[in-house]
Amino acid sequence: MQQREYIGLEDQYGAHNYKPLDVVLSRGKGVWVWDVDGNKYLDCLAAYSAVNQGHCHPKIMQAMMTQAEKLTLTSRAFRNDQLGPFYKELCELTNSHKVLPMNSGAEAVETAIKTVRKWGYTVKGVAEDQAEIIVCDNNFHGRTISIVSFSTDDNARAGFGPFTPGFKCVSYGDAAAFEAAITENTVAFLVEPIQGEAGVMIPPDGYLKKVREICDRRNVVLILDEIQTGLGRTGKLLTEEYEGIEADLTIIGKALSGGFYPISAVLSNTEVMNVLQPGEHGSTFGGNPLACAVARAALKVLFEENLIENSYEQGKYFLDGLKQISHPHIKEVRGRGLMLAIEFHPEVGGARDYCYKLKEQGILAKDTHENIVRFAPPLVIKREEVDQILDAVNKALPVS
Ligand code: IF1
Repeated sequence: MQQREYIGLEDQYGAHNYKPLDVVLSRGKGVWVWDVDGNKYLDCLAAYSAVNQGHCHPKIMQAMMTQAEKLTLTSRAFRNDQLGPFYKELCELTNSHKVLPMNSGAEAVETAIKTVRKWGYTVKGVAEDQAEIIVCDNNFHGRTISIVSFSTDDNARAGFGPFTPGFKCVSYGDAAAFEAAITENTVAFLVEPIQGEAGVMIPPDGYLKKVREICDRRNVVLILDEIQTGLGRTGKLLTEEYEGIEADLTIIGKALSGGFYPISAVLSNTEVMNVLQPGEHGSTFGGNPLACAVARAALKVLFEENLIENSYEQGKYFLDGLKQISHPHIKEVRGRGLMLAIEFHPEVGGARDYCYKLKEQGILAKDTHENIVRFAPPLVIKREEVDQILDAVNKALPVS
């Protein structure tokens, strides 16, 4: 079939809840993907940071195939031989005490919301049904009704009401605004260490440190959504490390499976997670042996292949390269590790057209909010491949 026939099938039979770039991919390996016509592209999205280990990593694939021949799903009505070792390895890597495994990132965010509300009522003493969670403007935490209830992006929430109450929004990066919003009913602060969908928005240095101190002083649970920023994306295992803090609850997903299988998790210190009693939360696939085997291999690859250090080093080089580009259309370049973005002046906009120009040069990247292009290649990227991206970025800019 031709690309246009694949596109036709998607348009005819699929819901139109996405407007993807018109490239039909059929194969991936490392940082590279190929379309059905055999054209090769350097993937600068990595499935929104779910493929940090590179496409079709052989060791993760092997772990998946070995486990798939043995046992894929038992439900949590019974135990299995992958869950306990997965818990232990993940807790040791992240200095956590407890793990609650789920499937999608949004499910893990919902799990964290339920947990901190329960903590508020049973530990902090908040009045029944009065729990409040503070979030930030321009947040992205998933697409469920409760999560879009606190979105400030009309695209994400318009037309989906009525909405879940109990959320308050403050400006991102402003610790004083966060503290001012705390009331006796506040149970938690849910925040991304770097806002991905908003366009790689990096808060001022010290923001998370101040937030940590405020949460300690005001007995508020700090929840860091590291679904996109975690697992090496920003040059550390968890982005919180840049500020030398530890969240009370940390949410991870995406690259936890290296792109092979949906698995997410809420990591917690003992006090908060222990409020959940048997039968109060769960999911059919949560913590299944196939997911755990894949996640164990995906985590191992991050460390065995020094992908976190590579993310730090290549990301630094990538950002320096972007900063050396001077062009009247570019408003700002931002990045930490291999989570970077170019923001064009709003009046020139055109981030999507720019992505098509990059595609013509064999680079796949994604626009967000009309005037921002994000770059988040797999963490296995080599120096010469970063150079290839920088070269394409320069060539795709309009002649000024
Ligand atoms: C889509 C965005 C990125 C996330 C953070 C939770 C979730 C996500 C920080 C939910 C998921 C994905 C969702 C996907 C596109 C992508 C995305 F553009 F939507 F916002 F990455 F920036 N927290 N982000 O980034 O995890 O339930 O998807 O597993 O919905 O189009 P999920």
